[in-house]
Amino acid sequence: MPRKDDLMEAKEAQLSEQKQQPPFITSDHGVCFENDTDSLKAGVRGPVQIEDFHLREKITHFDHERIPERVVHARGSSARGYFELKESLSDVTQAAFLTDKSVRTPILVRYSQVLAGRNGPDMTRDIRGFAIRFYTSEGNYDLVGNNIPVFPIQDAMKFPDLIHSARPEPDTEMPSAGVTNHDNFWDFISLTPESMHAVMWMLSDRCIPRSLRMIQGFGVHTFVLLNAKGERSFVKFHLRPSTLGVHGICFDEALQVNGVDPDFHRRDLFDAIARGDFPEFDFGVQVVEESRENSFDFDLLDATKIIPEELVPVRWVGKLVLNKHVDPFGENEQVAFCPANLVPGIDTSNDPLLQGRLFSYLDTQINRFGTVNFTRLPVNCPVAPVVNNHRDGFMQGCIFRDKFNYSPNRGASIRVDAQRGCPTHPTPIQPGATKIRAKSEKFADHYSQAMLFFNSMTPIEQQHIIDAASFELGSCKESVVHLRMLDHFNHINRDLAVKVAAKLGCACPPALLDWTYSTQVSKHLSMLDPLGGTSAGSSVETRQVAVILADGFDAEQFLAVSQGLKSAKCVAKIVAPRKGKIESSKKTEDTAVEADSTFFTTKSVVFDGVIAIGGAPSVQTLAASGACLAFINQSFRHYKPIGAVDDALSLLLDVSSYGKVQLTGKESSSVCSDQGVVSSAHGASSEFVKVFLDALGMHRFWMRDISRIPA
Ligand code: HDD
Repeated sequence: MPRKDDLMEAKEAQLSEQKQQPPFITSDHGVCFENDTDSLKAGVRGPVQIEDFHLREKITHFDHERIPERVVHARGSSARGYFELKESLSDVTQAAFLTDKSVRTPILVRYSQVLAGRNGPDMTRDIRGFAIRFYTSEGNYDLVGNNIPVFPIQDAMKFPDLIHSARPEPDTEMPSAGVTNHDNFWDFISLTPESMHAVMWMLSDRCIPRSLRMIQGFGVHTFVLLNAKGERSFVKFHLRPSTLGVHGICFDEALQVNGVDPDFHRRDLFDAIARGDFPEFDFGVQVVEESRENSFDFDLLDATKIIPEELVPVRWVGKLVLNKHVDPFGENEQVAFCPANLVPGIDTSNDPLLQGRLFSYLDTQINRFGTVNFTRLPVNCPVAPVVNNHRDGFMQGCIFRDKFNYSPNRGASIRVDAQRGCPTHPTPIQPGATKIRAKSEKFADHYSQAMLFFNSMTPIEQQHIIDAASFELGSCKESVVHLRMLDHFNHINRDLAVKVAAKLGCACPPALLDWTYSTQVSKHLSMLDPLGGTSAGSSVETRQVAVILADGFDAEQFLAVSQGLKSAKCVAKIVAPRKGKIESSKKTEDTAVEADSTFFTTKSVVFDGVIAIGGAPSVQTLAASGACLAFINQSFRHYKPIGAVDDALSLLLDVSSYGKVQLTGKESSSVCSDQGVVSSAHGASSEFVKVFLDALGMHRFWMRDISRIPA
């Protein structure tokens, strides 16, 4: 019987071998050096000697430090952890890690953006990659998914075109920041109607996520499951944050985050793990029995379609926990995912997009690593033993002392194990099928699920899609691109087309008289729907709150606020006009606090909410600081919860007058909460903290009128 942590320990052992042994610097051949600062010269002012092999080795190694970055998904952040199965899937698969509840499977998750370069900014409007490697007892299983459940194309044949169109335009190499608001991308999209469903998702706030800890994950394709009896079913894989909900931010904020903290997502993931706030995701499957394969309006092999959860509910069967940092190069950069890394019990379907991927990933890894032996790197090494006759090649890490590198042979041949090998299902080939470059008829419906998605959004989410489309197309210069996209929007929703056309200053195509708009909705697609939206009821844990104050702040209020935030497991950061110790009104050493950042070094965009602490001298300083007022006004413009206590209410003048927010009166003893602005004229009572935390749990107050707020 395997122990729960056998695989975890095996993986840990593989990775820990790489640790540096302090304290002496040596050459790559283990020779110690007496000096690592000065090159070897002929006299102190003389020329450097070519014999200085330490210098040459050091510089040569540095010159070769880079490997080609991934052709897509170059920018990524990873974490390690484990997968735990809560409900066995033995009815549908024989995969050990999906049937044996007693085992913890080590995992590595790499989040990524499709388009940004390796050192690009985190906060572009883009699909996020969500790739998981499971180091199972039966070999590596890679689930290389995204944070949206559909892809913009149906056949791998179009992948290079899709990516070329999205990349910087080839004649100018602009825009180069991994963004899609340019003519070439929308030109290609407008000529590719199959992309319309994915486009709706890409224009939604899901593609400007608040945190990598707050996204969903999808395997996208339909895969095949095989159980021990050899029975086949179809499956789509799902992930969702266990407690934190799925959240996006507002677009104006996303633009600014890139300047203030280009590592916003990477830092958030790193810091959460460092604090012990380990990201957790539920793992689920939508299983379709073989007999239902052709029972849907769409084709299961079409990666531009979801299986609505109303038709096939998700079985939530396991949990992913991310509890370890990775080595940014050794693991994040060198992990080489491949959708063909499958284990017995999970197989591919005939999805033509997936079939192309099965070729592409191995090919790209050979290009990145320059050798087939990348599989020997610790991050790529399975915990299951590797035994085969693959030999030699660049950077072969193994020493083989055996006589035979072929089988069968005259000695003890290595053999196949029919019982434990990956079974192939004897799926009949379509009767009468001929070789053909075409798709099944159902692939031709490009609008039904785009409508389903748009219809399922709340009015705010629909408005955000309209705004995003207006921004993206508004940056395009070619009117033909506008017109083609408006025509597609017109087939999805009339209001969408009319409103985007108005923002673009174009004539909207005429209403379609012989076109049927679907009225279908799914309650599993919205983030904001209070009943069932993916952000509903999420926890405030790990949310970042800026507590703003200056010298002379009220120590009791600060204590109450910081304790309240701490007990809700929020992260409070002190933002003040300067760094260093900030004195409270009591002027005692134990009530002084250390500022985490200043209005100069940070901006409100990296926080989830803000609380202004009272205390006359402090508020006077803050009120005279334009940067502080801008901080508060920007929080309001970005729909975030704001709290203010006693005389700090005076910092909310713009918010109350231009934003028409009601604040508590001096005479009122109760806490006032209006549009997410929480005010108290009687100190930071427990009621104040509670109401603020409730507001924080709402994430954003999208109903605000921000049009007149100066910031
Ligand atoms: Fe891909 C990387 C996700 C279609 C070719 N892809 C890559 C990564 C993710 C995805 C998350 C980053 C892996 C990592 O972190 O290292 N890709 C997808 C999804 C797709 C998809 C969800 C459709 C459902 N991809 C797709 C197609 C092709 C590729 C159709 C080519 C035919 N993808 C690649 C690649 C990459 C890659 C060029 C670049 C780096 C790498 O593989 O390792 O091979």
